[in-house]
Amino acid sequence: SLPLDAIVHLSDLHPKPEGKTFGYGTAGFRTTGNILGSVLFRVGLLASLRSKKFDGKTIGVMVTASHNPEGDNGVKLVDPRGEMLETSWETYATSLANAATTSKLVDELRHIVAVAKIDLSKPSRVLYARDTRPSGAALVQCLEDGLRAMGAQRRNEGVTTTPILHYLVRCVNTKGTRDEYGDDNEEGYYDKLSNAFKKLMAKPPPPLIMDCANGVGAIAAQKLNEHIGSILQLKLYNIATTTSGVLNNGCGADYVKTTQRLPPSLHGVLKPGERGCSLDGDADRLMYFYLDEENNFGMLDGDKIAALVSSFIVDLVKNAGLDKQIEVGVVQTAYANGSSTRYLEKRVPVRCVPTGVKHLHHAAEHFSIGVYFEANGHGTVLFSPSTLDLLRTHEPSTPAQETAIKQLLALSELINQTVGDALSDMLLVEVVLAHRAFTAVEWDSLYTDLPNRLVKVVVPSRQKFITTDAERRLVEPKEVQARIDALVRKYDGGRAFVRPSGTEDVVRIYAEATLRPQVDELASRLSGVVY
Ligand code: NG1
Ligand code: ZN
Repeated sequence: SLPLDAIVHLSDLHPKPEGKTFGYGTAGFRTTGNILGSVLFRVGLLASLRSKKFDGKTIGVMVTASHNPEGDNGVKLVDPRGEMLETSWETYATSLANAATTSKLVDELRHIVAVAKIDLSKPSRVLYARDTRPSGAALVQCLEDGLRAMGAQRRNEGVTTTPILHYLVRCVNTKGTRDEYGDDNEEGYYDKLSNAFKKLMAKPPPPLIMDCANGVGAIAAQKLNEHIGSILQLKLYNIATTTSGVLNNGCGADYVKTTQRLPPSLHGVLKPGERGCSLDGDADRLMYFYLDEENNFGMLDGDKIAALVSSFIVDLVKNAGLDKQIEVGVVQTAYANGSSTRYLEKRVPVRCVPTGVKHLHHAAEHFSIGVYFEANGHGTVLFSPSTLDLLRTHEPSTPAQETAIKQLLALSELINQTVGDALSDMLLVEVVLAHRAFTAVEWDSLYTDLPNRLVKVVVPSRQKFITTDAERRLVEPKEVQARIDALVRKYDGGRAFVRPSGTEDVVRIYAEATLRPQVDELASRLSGVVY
């Protein structure tokens, strides 16, 4: 049965703030850091139950608010294979977080145990970490109280990146099996990435300027640098992880994507002809950029990464003589630039899914090699188990085929198979640029982005906006979709959609058209329509 004495005693130390409603959204719980104590405590309870459900397999908990402002924080659960929490449990998370009192919380726990058929006699193991946010340490203590209440075995990984936490969970749960993923410590992560990178790189490229968003990525990138420095030298900027107020502020992947500008801190640092990149606050998003010889800024987002990487993998599969057996596909969301979709559709099957990493991840699993990237720079490449088997056992008929197979296998080691990972993706981009002998300008010229605009509008009730067709159309309010259609028709190359955000209390409008001034006009007219 449930250890009620411990739960009641500890729950009373973490009362739910009155009048607040929490929701487990596409990125877990996310809000102002200082009101999350009760949520963390309850996530501790839930993670323990989830582990029991899997007969004591390790569940991950990451405390982060990613690219959000420094004052925000959040928490998400990671399933045994290092993937996002299964959707059906998101509902349990939300109902636990919103139980108004300790006694209602106990009722919810009993309900979950019954509905999810949890055997409470099973052990539970939870591995957790946080990013560098100032509210993180106290929130981890609340989480630990939840784990303690349930008698879970705890493993604290301290301050680390989101993708490393996912990596560790997968390693712990596959240890000693034929799917063993790597050593279950940070050193194992850096070794795995750097060994694969060394196999794939022939000669050192010029140093890479990296904006670490003043977040945990700065710590991880420093360690990575020690492993790969002989081949690729990372020049790290925005590494002030203990200075108050600077996290994601005027820097980082989200800044670059939303402003389409170079972070001011890199002015004069990035020289004409050089490439650089930005991580976000928990190092799971990556944006590249460059200055051309005329000092013009160019941005290389998740769509450009998907184009670069998928065409490279398609060529390797051909060179391996395996294009009949291995289907490479790409998964995007509606935010992918229309030019990228057109470019990709000529080369590979492309699927569009709703926003949220889990949707992309699951769709990518349907391909032999599934490439998925959100335009904002979150993404990875998944190799299916049967594809890995094929690559390991296939007898190549030529030395060229043998090389291509070795390179594909090395890529499967280099690329984080659990979740988008800025550091792993950065190494991947560097490998492809080196093999193609591409400069950033050449990479950027694969296709030309259509001018686009993303705006957010605060509306009285975003719940009224209901979408269909991978969020590209509104079912409700009906008249709004009719007016969007009428407006979009007036613009050459026009495309637009409206959807409620899953992480903020706003409605997002995305618009695209052939000409920049027209996009701005279209976007501002659409803002009038949704309100
Ligand atoms: P919402 O707030 O639902 O648009 C945002 C990003 C997503 C994803 C999630 C999770 C955009 C337009 N939306 O979702 O792509 O990254 O946050 O962090 O970038
Ligand atoms: Zn992130």
